[in-house]
Amino acid sequence: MIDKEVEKLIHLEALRHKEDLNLIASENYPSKEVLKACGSIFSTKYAEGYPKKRYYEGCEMADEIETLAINRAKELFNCDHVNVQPHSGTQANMAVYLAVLNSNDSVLSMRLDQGGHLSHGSKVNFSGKIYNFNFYGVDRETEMIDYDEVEKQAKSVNPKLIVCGASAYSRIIDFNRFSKIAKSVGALLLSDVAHISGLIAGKMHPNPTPFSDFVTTTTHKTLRGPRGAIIMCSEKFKQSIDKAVFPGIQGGPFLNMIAGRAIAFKEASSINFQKYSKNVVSNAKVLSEVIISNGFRVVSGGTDNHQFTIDVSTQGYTGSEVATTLKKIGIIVNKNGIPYDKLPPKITSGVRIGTPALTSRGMLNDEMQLIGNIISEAIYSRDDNKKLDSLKSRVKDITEGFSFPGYD
Ligand code: DSN
Repeated sequence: MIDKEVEKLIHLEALRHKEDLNLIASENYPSKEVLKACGSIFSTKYAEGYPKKRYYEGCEMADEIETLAINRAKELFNCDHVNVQPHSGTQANMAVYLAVLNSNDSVLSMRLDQGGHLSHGSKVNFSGKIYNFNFYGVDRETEMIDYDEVEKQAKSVNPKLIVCGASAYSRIIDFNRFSKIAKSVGALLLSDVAHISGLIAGKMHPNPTPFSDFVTTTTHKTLRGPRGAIIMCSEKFKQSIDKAVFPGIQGGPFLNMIAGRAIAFKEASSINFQKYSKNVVSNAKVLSEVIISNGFRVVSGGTDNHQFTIDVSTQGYTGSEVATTLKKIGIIVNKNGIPYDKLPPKITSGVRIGTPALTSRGMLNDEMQLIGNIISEAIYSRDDNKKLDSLKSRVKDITEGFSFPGYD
């Protein structure tokens, strides 16, 4: 590379990933093929519109690559129509809202501080400013979605749209029940499966498409593709969704990312990806069990998917302190609120842990056993620098044996 400054930063970022244990639940390592497509010549092309209906000339290959991505996604998730153009998960949700809501319409979604997402109606997000969001949460005791409560809320607020799906929820989501609740009040259902779409593709979580009017997902989390998102819907909403994405909220699609998405969809339909998804869930289970056996409380008592949240408040710590401590020894997590958290989002009582990235590096249950014990010991000895140094070298011993696709 001629630009040494950028080259150095790319190298250091790759090194950081190699030497750290990345347990951020929303991150992953796409394949080399996906990375190559994202940096390909398709990044130069303007192709506003949709295949065969473009506003630019020279879109023959663009049409083919977008059609390929659409068809692969349709097959993978078994749905009628897919829009593969959204630049992000928030934009995918924005397009759904634009397609079916008017400003001030009533929507019911999961509370952000109990596992929801900013774009599900947070007051600081466009969604909370434009639409009238009401919220459901989790049961205080079980810390799982209380579907009877959702139903009660739906009857009381009479929403035009119900949003299910979460950023920090470790249990199986019952899409069928959500669909019945939505139908009972005449609402549409949007399932935002950004976190779990890879597990759905890998057959480790039920598929929401038969039960939902709209399904949105980012493509870079458990699905292990490039950054960006897609929207799935039935034939009935095809036109309004496509119009909402372009020209509604976006201009030209990022065809390089769409090419990367096409590859990721093919990869995610393989038997190997099913094995990967199984390992992601099994790794999360083992990791949470080790941490629980070391005296910690995990929200809802465990996990059915790729992530879980440790409540560190029972030991008198905050999420922010623990995230900083773990960073010192090369374990990367994010502080995260727990349901009914008394602490603000910048401090929190929890840390969220996810296994998609480490599983992509090839780590299995044996590594999770080691990592669970290292995490626990680090939290207990957060003021003991000597101990933290020795834990850091144990982290290094683990990372040395495992690479990832973008590391050369
Ligand atoms: N902020 C992402 C996450 O970490 O879950 C979701 O957009």
